[in-house]
Amino acid sequence: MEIRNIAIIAHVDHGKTTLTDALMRQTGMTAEGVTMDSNALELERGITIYAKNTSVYYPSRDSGREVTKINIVDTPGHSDFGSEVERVLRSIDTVLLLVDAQEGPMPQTRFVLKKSLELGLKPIVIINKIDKAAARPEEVHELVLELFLELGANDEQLDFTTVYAIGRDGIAKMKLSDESKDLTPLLETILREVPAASGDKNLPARLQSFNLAYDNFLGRLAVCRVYEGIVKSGDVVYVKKGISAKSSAEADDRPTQAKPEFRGKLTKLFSFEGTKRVETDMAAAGDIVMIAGLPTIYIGDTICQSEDAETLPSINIDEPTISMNFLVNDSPFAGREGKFVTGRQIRERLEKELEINVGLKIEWNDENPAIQGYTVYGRGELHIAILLENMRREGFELQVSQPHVIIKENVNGVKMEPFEEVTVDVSDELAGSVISRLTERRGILTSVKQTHGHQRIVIEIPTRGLLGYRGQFIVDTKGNGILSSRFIEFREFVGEIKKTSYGSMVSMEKGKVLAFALDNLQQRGTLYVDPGVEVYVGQVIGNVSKGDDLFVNPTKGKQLTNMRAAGSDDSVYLAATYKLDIEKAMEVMSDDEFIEITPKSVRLRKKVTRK
Ligand SMILES: Nc1nc2c(ncn2[C@@H]2O[C@H](COP(=O)(O)OP(=O)(O)OP(=O)(O)O)[C@@H](O)[C@H]2O)c(=O)[nH]1
Ligand SMILES: [Mg+2]
Repeated sequence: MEIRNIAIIAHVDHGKTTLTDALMRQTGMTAEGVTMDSNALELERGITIYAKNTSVYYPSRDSGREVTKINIVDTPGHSDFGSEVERVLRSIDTVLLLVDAQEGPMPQTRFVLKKSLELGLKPIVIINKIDKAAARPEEVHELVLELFLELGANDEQLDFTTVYAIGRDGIAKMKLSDESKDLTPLLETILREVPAASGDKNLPARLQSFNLAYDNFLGRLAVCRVYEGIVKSGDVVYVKKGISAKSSAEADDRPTQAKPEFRGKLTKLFSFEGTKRVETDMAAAGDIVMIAGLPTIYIGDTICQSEDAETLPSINIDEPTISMNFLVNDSPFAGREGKFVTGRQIRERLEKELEINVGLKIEWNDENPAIQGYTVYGRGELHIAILLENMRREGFELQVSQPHVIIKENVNGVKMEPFEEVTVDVSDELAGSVISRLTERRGILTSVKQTHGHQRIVIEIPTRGLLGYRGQFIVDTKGNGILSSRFIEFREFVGEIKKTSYGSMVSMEKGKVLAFALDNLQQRGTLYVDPGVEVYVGQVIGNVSKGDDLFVNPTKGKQLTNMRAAGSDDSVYLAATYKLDIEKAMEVMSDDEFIEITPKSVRLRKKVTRK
């Protein structure tokens, strides 16, 4: 059977998963309502976090034509999960680049397209969501072409095929004026344009892993592309290390004949069908297969039948840009709500995470007792927040410090810091204030364009300046703006960044929060806690819009104040509290604070909880 290997790439929310789901549905692999976003956090947030494989068969067996297997990787669009995309691209033959017919190319569109073009892939472009009222598919097609040119696409890449789609309704067409009732035009384009996966089946098998997973019974699993030969379950294989370093700067991608790292037996092989994995006995060159039995396999490793086979070119991953310290919780409420609370338990959990979370790095600080806890490096706030969210759902309790950007020195000893490109879509009247906020934070305006009744502002800004800005942005635009960012490069450190500083409202009493007290406090700022919850001394219960920290007593009851004006009634009207979750807490916290994270609560507190 012929095989096609593709990945679907795009900016966040441009419809990758919806289209993948529709492809599975049309080919009869899944029933109505089944989605690739199967992880609990993905379902909750409506975004993809992990790159995932599926396979569909087309045309159907009863069509009389030869059936082709199409292996598809659905990738996440959020820039924090860019490493999920990078490692996939090496292992497929063509990308479907999705672009929203209204929004047009966005920051992550550029990132994933750039990576694809660099690898020599020839994309198929899908202008998606053409049903949207403000869709402008022809214009967006032009913009995509410009982006290809700007990124230095070669002639062959520039000659891309464009498909127009309404992924949600499972419809694709080659021309906007075409009638179409399903995705057949897209499936036919894939068969026609994507090269059939090749590889010499007679050579000793050589595979490379590009994605990892974990199974409680089988242990670590690796998703691999088979480049040569045939592997069977039960085969004894050698594993050669691909990436010695976890960053592209340190990685060396030249093939070597290095000695195998270890030998192991493939206990099971799986192929994909819809959202399921199905056990199989063998996989041949060109195919994508999931393997079990190699406990220390990692991304980019070469798996080979012959002991002296060459390694495949390694897979490079961009470096982390921010860090946070993970510590044992020592708040006055420590140990009340968590099941796993000790330093050893947290460390073991993080060690497990490192096995499969490629963009992540950790320093245990064993030799550095002055640093409290473990330093966890990630690709962005969301990347680390998702890890923390998973941990808390598993029963962990811990506290974490404020996110810091990674500052490093270049070869000449010059201090360097990460920079991001921020793209903002806002209405005309808000553009000015957004620009001034971002330039205050050392952003440099690179362009402002009028698009479909909005201003599209592009600014390059140190990651440091962007930290903590998203919350502000939502307030400034009343939730009506779109902001996305992506890491561009390390640049020279720009010096101090002044941010509008909020003070924290800090409880100086322990006890139950009373509505009466909050009624008074809400005049001073925004509250994080509801009446009835217990707080401790040093807990941050809200913020004050102006100035310094404010020490307050949220437990103060009415009986202590008898000076109420005659005629005032007793009911208390409280504004909605700003409920902290991990990401919101990261946005609002300051350097002298910790976030306390337990299965039940997310609290913000001063590092020193007693004055
Ligand atoms: N109008 C319209 N909306 C669509 C279409 N396809 C998807 N959507 C909506 O777009 C939103 C995002 O869709 P997803 O498929 O989750 O997007 P994604 O690209 O997988 O997002 P990430 O994986 O998080 O990057 C959802 O609310 C979909 O219902 C479409 O063809 N038309
Ligand atoms: Mg998705």
